[in-house]
Amino acid sequence: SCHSTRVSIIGAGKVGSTLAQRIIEQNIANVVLLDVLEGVPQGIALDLMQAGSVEGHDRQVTGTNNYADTANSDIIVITAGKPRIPGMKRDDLISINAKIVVDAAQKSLQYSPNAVFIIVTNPLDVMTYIAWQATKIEPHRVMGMAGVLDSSRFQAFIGMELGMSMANIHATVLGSHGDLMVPLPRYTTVNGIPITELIDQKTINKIVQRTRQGGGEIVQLLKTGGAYFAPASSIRIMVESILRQQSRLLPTCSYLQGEYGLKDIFLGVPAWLGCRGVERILELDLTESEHQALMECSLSVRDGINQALELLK
Ligand code: LAC
Repeated sequence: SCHSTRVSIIGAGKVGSTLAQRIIEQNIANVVLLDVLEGVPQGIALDLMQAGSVEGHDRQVTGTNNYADTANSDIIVITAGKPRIPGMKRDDLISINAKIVVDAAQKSLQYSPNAVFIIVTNPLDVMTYIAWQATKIEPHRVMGMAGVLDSSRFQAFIGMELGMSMANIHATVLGSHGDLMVPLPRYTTVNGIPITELIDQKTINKIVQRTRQGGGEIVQLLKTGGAYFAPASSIRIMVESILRQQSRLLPTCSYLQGEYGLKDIFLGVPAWLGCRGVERILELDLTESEHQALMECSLSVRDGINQALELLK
């Protein structure tokens, strides 16, 4: 039978449903939206289908509680799990989300043995590792979304500071998704011009700090959960790069096998995304202090992985 590209999204919360909307309305793929809550993914899918007649696209979105309906997906996006509420760190979610992510990854793989997996559930770098462990597939087929989101925040704050178009601002943020993340002003430009030429150091430091806490700032405001518009946009661009084989260079939580002096860990680094998943990792030259900051991320992620693996025993 005819097969069109299919993205299955596990978890029909705000991130999952906003992502479904972006993918179908931008004509990227058909979507299967799965959740354990009965009726919720079905209701969201029906609502999105009705919007489709007005938006004028022909993509399908299906809501389901049954993994069999996700069969033959090209990409599986796992957003299932609990978000933070004010006062929580992302690591506080390990015990709640580890089992949910393992279960979602294993059941999805059963029906889509060739899929590429994008993990979104927090704590991101830890959940990406355990999803990979749970599936035992080639590590290039598993990645986490965080770097694009963290970079989007850096870009937005730079644009707000300069009072200029954000479309020309390109930021690079490495490391883990959390307070230890490593924004790299040296590799952040406005149409090729490093921001260090445009903004004074003190202001850059302030922007870097706000970027590190970008997710938390929104949790504080919303009170009942986290951000979802920018996370959905960030996943969308990764999905698009993979399905359309664009090989975009995007900061991606990727499996390291010696790059940056790190092994057997998933951490945010620039990577080219194409149909095989993470096609290649770019190893940037880092200064001593940038490298040190990346090492601190890796120690904290390693700690989280060990906690998660202990819980899953
Ligand atoms: C954030 C959450 C989703 O950074 O981690 O907004």
